[in-house]
Amino acid sequence: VLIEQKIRTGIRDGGVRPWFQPIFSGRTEHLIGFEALARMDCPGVGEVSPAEFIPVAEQSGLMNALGECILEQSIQMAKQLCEGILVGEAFYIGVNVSAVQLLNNGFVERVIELLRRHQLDAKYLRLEVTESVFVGNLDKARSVLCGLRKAGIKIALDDFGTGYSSLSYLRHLPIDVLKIDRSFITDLEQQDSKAAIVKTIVSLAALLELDVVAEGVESKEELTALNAISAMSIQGFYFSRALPEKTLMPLIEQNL
Ligand code: G
Ligand code: G
Ligand code: MN
Ligand code: NA
Repeated sequence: VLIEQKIRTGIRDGGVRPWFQPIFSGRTEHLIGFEALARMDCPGVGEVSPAEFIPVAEQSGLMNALGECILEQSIQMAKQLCEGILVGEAFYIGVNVSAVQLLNNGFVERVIELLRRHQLDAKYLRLEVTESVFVGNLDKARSVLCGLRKAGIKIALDDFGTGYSSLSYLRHLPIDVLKIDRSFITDLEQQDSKAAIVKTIVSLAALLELDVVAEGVESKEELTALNAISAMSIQGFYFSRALPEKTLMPLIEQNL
């Protein structure tokens, strides 16, 4: 109940906001985008982890409001970053969307309205969904994703490889990007089975013309092993954790 109250106030007064984790191109090490990750600052308690407050938001019916609050702030940030400086056509901000949010009536229209209100070109936005969205909701999920894609927004399948029937979803849904779950990345240079799985995902993505992001890259060795497999995008503590808004500009100026 305490956390629920904090979410409610945080959505109103700015206590809930996105931090941004940089994403780099693996071989050139250029900055190519960010993933927005929700953070909540609780006076007297400090930062509460989304692992703690997102489930509470889902259970208390606050997930739509929370998700929209993060989405709008991320769109505002993308607007500043993509227009303030010439970051290049391919630059993007990825935003997580939970199942409740995606399947809520009018979601596509609200995203389009936010883009319009902030005058952001849809190509700068990627929405990240997990397979859990599709379970039992395949038709609805498909029509929502098609609506987003039609508006020019790219869709990333998050935590890829951890679900039950990933492969059939790839055939039936408009997916643009696979984010390889970090369980396959950790120590892949020492574990042939992990490297084999990553290679397979990368070949599949190439055949289906999907982009690949490796998540949770924490070491130079992992990065080297991934670069040896293929050119792909890299996200993880090796390069950077999620960062607060005010630090992004200097980072961009250094890394383009
Ligand atoms: O940011 P980590 O650093 O701790 O995030 C923990 C979990 O919370 C991850 O699974 C992440 O996808 C999820 N998460 C973070 N921010 C958001 C958000 O804005 N919306 C949704 N739906 N999930 C988020
Ligand atoms: O579930 P999703 O992939 O959206 O969430 C990303 C989560 O992964 C966030 O909690 C983020 O803080 C975390 N993360 C990002 N990079 C790394 C990493 O290199 N190592 C670990 N352990 N977690 C990471
Ligand atoms: Mn994600
Ligand atoms: Na993930």
